[in-house]
Amino acid sequence: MDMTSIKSYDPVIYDAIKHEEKRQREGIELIPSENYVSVAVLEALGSVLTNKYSEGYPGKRYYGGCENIDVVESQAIERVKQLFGCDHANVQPLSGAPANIAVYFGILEPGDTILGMDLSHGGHLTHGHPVTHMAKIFNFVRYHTNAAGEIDLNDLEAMAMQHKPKLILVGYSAYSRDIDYINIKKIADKVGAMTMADVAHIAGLIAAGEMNNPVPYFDIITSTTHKTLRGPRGGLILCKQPFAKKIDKSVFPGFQGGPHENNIAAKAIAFKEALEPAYKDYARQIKANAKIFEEEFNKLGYRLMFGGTDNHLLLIDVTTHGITGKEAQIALDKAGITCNMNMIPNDPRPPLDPSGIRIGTPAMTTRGLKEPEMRQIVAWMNAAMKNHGNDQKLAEIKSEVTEMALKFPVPGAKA
Ligand code: DSN
Repeated sequence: MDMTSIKSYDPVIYDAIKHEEKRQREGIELIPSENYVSVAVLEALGSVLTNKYSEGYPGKRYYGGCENIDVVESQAIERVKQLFGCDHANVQPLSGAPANIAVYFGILEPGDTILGMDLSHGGHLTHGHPVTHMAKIFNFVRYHTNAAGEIDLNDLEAMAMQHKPKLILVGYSAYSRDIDYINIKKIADKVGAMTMADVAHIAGLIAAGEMNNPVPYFDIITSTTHKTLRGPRGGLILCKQPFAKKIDKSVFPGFQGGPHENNIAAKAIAFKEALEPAYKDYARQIKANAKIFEEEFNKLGYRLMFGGTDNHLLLIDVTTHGITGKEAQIALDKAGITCNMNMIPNDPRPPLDPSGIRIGTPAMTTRGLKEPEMRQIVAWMNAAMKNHGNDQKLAEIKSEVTEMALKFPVPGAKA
């Protein structure tokens, strides 16, 4: 058996990878939580660091042979601290959900109240949705956006006064506006609550100075590393010094075992990339491209939730055009454009066939698309949604989509 390459050893997995490379190269990726990592990040992920156990933290491990691992993890920590200007960083969380769970257990007791945003208004499952295990352990109370699509701070304050949460939680997965950390911190102080921002979606925009940074105001920040931050799949926690010990103990040994050091090396590389001046241009272009989406969908009469976008994403009610979110997602898939169906605030439709779609620009901006291509994508999307039952028309759109997509390579995806 030749185990030196996937191709010779495991053709099933090899073919699946090749087909996925082709899908990525030929398609337009608009899922706002996805991105394309650099070849350097891919290289670190596929390195021998995956062989090593290193429970503990740099300089304090439970295993021998960790001298190289310590270099890797220390670099990741120092770089992410520099990127966000924070006191303390833990780069071991395996992803965003484990990072959030580690924070809840690190600073709260079972039964404590957490005030977080409702999923259908742009929040996240791990912010207390009833289907999650965490909702059985902590008492989540959920706030909503108002009719104008804003987080009403008077409403938030009234809820905080009524429920006296131990933790106020901000940071969203489908919300397209910036967050007023300063005034939310003031509300938290009035009721003696701690503050946590889950910036998974917008971490890259914050790092580049394109969105408000919660670090100076909030106690704890969590994030994934694979969205706008453009690193490997993974998570991180940043916090103020007084929380550092509790957070580290909660991640390990409280919740996780051995850290995935190949992944942490890839995070370190992504943080280095995000510290480069070119990354600031990238973040600016993400927002500029999203504004084109806003402009073009507005012209076409679609209903944009929250009134538009200040970040990388848009949540669009497509029922105005006689189509459901699920129908739109399927039609767009057939046209080579990937996005996800999504609930809109107060959605009368069910989660598996909601009223909206969620689209974003981080991935295609990485591939170098700018304003003219964004306008063209909206034209294709509109045509696909209008012709959602017409497979021949969708196939025609797909061939145009593929022709354009192939002009903008995916890092590391070979022909
Ligand atoms: N699943 C991610 C997203 O798509 O936003 C959030 O965890």
